[in-house]
Amino acid sequence: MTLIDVHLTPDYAARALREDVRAGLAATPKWLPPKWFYDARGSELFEEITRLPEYYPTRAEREILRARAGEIAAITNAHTLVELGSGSSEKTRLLLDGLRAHGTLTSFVPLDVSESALRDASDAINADYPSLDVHGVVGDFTAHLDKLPGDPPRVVAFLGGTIGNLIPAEREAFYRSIREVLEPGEWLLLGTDLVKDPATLVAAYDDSAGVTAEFNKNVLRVINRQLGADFDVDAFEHVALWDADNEWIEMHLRATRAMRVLIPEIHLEVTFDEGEEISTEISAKFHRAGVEAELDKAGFAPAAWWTDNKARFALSLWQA
Ligand code: AVJ
Repeated sequence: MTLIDVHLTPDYAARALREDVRAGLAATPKWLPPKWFYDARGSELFEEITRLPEYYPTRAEREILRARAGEIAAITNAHTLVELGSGSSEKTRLLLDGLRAHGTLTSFVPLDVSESALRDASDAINADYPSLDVHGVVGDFTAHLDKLPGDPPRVVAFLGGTIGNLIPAEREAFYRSIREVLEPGEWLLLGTDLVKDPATLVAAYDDSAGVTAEFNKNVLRVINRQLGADFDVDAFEHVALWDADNEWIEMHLRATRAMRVLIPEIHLEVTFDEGEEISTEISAKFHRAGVEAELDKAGFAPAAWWTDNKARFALSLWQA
């Protein structure tokens, strides 16, 4: 059975985009939040990124899930799997298979801001797991964690290393809000990319085929289409750098010439100097001790820490 709860008004995304673009492009330095990469084309480009030789996180996390899904089931006895952000369905299935084989799983609760993506994902899972209750929630995981359905104990999975897109203060608030919606004894399953040599990290965000560059520039295409802007997308170049102090990758878009951009839908005119950059994403990388300190502060107890065989990526399990 499939059911979808909608906690977002139809114009939520449109309003949020306007607000973000106005705030970010009127600021100095300019910034745009990474969530606007993911229209249909951006989501396809991200899928392509996950198959690039340089982009190891997806393969590393999949390796861990394949090896550990059974242990996750045995430790948690989960009745419900909640997945924040529609992950690649392949990784979800590894988890569902492990939990189902253990025999406790009754429902799957995917949460995503995109209602269409959520319906597609829910229908696909429902077709292959007919005995599972699929209860989708349309919502923003930074704002709508309040009413997560599902029979306890629940495992909330936040995979892919997407936690790295949040700055430390946002991470703290996010972990606390998850801790608050869980009952004591319930679980958080977290995917975190790990600090490693900068060359490997930068290559993962600046691939030789240029797919990440296209993904980065896609945010300008989204703004052109949604807000009627006239960004000359080809006049921007992709920049990926390692910030060693903050231990995060930063993606920027750099204007290759001075220009003026009109964004009619929000009555905004933005000027760029030659070489001026828009910050579009941070992707923080972690050490075990840092993750443990942040989760401890939010009120979680450590239950397991697993890495892939090259220790590039970690999957960790926490109990509320
Ligand atoms: C989907 C947020 C985990 O930060 O690695 C991939 C997005 N950005 N290449 C990441 C991304 C550039 C990705 N996350």
